[in-house]
Amino acid sequence: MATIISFAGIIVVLATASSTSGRSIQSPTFTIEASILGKNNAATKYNLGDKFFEPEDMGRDFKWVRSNQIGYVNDGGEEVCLSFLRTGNNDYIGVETMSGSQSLCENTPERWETFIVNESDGNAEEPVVLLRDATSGQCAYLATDRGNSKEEEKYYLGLGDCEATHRVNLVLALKNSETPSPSPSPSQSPVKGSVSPSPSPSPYRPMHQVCDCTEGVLLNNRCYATLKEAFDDATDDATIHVGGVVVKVSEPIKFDSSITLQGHACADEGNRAKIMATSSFETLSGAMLMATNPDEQNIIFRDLEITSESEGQYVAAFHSLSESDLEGEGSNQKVQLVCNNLYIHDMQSQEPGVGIFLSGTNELTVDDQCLFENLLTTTTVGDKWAGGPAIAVIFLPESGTIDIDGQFKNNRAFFPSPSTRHAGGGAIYFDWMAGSVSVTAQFSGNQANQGGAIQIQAIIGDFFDNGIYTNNTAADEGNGARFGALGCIKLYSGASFVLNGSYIDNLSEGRGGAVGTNIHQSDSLFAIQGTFKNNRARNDGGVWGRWSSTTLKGKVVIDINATIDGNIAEGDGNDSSVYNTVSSGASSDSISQFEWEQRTTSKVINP
Ligand SMILES: *[C@@H]1O[C@H](CO)[C@@H](O)[C@H](O)[C@H]1NC(C)=O
Ligand SMILES: *[C@@H]1O[C@H](CO)[C@@H](O)[C@H](O)[C@H]1NC(C)=O
Ligand SMILES: *[C@@H]1O[C@H](CO)[C@@H](O)[C@H](O)[C@H]1NC(C)=O
Ligand SMILES: *[C@@H]1O[C@H](CO)[C@@H](O)[C@H](O)[C@H]1NC(C)=O
Ligand SMILES: *[C@@H]1O[C@H](CO)[C@@H](O)[C@H](O)[C@H]1NC(C)=O
Ligand SMILES: CC(=O)N[C@H]1CO[C@H](CO)[C@@H](O)[C@@H]1O
Repeated sequence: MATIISFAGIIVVLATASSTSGRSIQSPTFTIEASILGKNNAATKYNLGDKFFEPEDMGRDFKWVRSNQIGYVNDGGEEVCLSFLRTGNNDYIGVETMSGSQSLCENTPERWETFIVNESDGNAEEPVVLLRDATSGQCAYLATDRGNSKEEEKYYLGLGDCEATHRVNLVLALKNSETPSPSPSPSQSPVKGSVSPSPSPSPYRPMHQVCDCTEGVLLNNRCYATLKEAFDDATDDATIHVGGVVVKVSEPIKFDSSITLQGHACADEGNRAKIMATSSFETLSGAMLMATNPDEQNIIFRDLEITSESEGQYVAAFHSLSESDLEGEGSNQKVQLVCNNLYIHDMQSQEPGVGIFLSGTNELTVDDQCLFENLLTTTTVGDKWAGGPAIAVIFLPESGTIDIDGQFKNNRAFFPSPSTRHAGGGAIYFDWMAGSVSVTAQFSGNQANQGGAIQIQAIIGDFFDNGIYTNNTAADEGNGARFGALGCIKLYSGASFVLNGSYIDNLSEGRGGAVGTNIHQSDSLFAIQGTFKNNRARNDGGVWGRWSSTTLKGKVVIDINATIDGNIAEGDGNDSSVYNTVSSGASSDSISQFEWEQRTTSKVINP
């Protein structure tokens, strides 16, 4: 037996899907095959059908059933499961006993789980997944019936130690989605009442195992009753799967592991799974998901929709620690967050970052499939300035990076009297940006008192803007307004703030129709080089409005190649329809659209 086994690998092949690029959704349907390498290194393929392997037998479709059993529906419409069987001297894993009966799923404990080891099978560069029996803790491996040396040897799946020589290579690829998987038998009584029959599969979308979980939550091949329990059990690098039903969250889920939260749309339309805060869940400062590791924590949110059940309820989606946590060390947290195809919408909070709040971040990536919509940060109480209902980041260290793509629509920050009336950042609020920030997202219909789309408190590193800003508003809430699309209060020495995007139809009910700044330190750069059209300031600075009690130091470039057209400064009869910069009590300087159109060279201040 031993010599044969050392050459053997059992490969569970989930037949390849038509598309396997990037983020894929795993299919629960697969065929199980064993490839045995002979002495000449030629592989013979066997199929794990029933009790033994029959060479060249075509693959049968298996799938995960009842959360962590492997089985299929037989010709009689019964669900049968892969189980550990015993006849005479032979122990084996199969679905058909020696006597020819099949082991129904009810008779089998919930037993199979997989775990991945980073060893390849020698041929493919695929990770190896061991199939482990939860009951015995042992792993499936290939055994042989060598009792009768005259007869041809037969192989079967046995149980043994979870060692590399016993490894079962489960290559988790996608099943061809064109082949409909067999529908589950309705006659089976559910085990432990924990799993519902799977919804009828879409012929075009491979389904994930989570689609069979009643509460739509799966971790390590186990269904969970709540998302919180799954997070409580998840260790570093775990992937929690959600999908099939709306996953409800009724209290904050605090977690300190590095986790991927992966959604699956199952039979529903769309390409995301939905997570919803129940209407009873209200928290003025907390969130549905809270990353609490004081040190590094890497998190991925993928293919998810997050919202709350009731209009007007106060709850946020994701928070890291806040600056005041850990006795003021909260900002030393190093959260790395990657958002792929994330849709957060229709939620409100008194705090910044109703969608995403990060105090300390090493990396934030928001991809082009993300959408943040109808998020609101509002309160009438306290000394509140930070808006950023979609995203708020307090601290980005020098080594950190932020990449924001996607769309931000109709978000708002609003702090009416007796609060400050100066909500900053209709969609995004950035505080201390020492690292590198790149924005390529689209912003429309966002509103705040300062920074209709984005408010930045301080740039210390590089901020490169390639965003598209339309119809954002800096609204006067009783005490002035500034920066229709975006603005920055302080450019530190060494800072670079480059506006290379499109800024169209934005409005400031005070100064800076599109953009604005206050303090520019020496050795900073501020550049206007994108497309600026039809922005309007009720006061001054149709495109750019600057006011400060300090002198303008640092370089400012209004690039001659910028498109600057149709901007309006109502407060001074269009004298500053391109820009106005005021150093209070000392000097002021402005350019109108008319003057700009006469120019043939860039306008450079402090060259
Ligand atoms: C498995 O992964 C660990 C951690 O990444 C690594 O240190 C180790 O060398 C890997 N082993 C193999 C055989 O690749
Ligand atoms: C502009 O944004 C406002 C919200 O601030 C919205 O009501 C309006 O429909 C938007 N207009 C266009 C043309 O997008
Ligand atoms: C600046 O914007 C232009 C026009 O959209 C684009 O072609 C160019 O690549 C941008 N520059 C950078 C460095 O992204
Ligand atoms: C403006 O564009 C022209 C042509 O593309 C280029 O030669 C020139 O260097 C650009 N000027 C500036 C200031 O970037
Ligand atoms: C400012 O410019 C706009 C757009 O060209 C024009 O409609 C408006 O009448 C101008 N206002 C003044 C006071 O000239
Ligand atoms: C929401 C809003 O008032 N948007 C305005 C932005 O500015 C353009 C140009 O002045 C207006 O047409 C929009 O109505």
